Amino acid sequence: MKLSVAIADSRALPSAFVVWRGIEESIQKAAGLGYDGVELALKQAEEVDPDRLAACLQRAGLEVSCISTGQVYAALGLMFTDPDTERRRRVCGVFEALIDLAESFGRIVNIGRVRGQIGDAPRDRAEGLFLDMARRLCDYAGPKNVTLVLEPVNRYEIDFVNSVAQGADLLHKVNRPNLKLMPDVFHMNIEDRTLGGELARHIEQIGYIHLADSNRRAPGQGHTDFQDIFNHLKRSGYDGWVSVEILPEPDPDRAAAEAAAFLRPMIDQYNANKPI
Ligand code: LER
Ligand code: MN
Repeated sequence: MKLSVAIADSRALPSAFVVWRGIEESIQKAAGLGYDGVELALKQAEEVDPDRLAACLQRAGLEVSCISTGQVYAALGLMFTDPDTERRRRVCGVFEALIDLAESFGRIVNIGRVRGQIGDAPRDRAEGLFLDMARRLCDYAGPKNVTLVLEPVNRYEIDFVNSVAQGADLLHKVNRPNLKLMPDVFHMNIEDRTLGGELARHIEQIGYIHLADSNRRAPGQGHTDFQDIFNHLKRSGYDGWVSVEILPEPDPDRAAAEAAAFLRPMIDQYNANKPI
């Protein structure tokens, strides 16, 4: 298991859901705190210079864990279920460029709120548009060895795919081997019956995990039982990334440090095959 932290470019919207902004400085800071990687929250591939990014990662000894796409929805207003053909073409183009970038950086691209809202549209129509876009992008990403990960998000942020079980059902409908789930334990705390139990139940479909405590602060600052989560993941054989996506409170440096101080020893034990 490897530990990552969510970061964005310094020009990202204030609402971008990351711990640090400024890609190169964030990579250095993450390395200093013992993270193994960074999750890049991008709205389009042009935000990064691949050569500079590769050099910076190499200096720091870090990897990109995933490219996340919340800003494609929040900043560009694009979504898979948009009834407008031209806007769907745009989101498809933005995603293809992010998949191209992920071929060299992380090989995982997330689908969060950009999957879209259902709103007042007939549910079948929205789901059909999602299935069409997801299959098209999976087929584009497959030959590049890139996996897409669908993130169930709580009902107060989106009205389509809230629980991990709903995500698992939709994955079956998409029916592509390179579409997996990205559970976020903050959203699961609102939507799912259990945390560890549901993760274990859907382990075959899980490709990536977001960690935050019950109050969306650093793990250890709320009442989520991370020991139980790690025990379930360990018994299920999970060996992928866990990424810290938390509120930058009380400030970004403290939040990232608190998360690393809490999680690093647990993950080291997890990887050493000792009981947690
Ligand atoms: C994105 O990973 C996420 O968890 C969303 O809640 C951001 O708004
Ligand atoms: Mn998340």
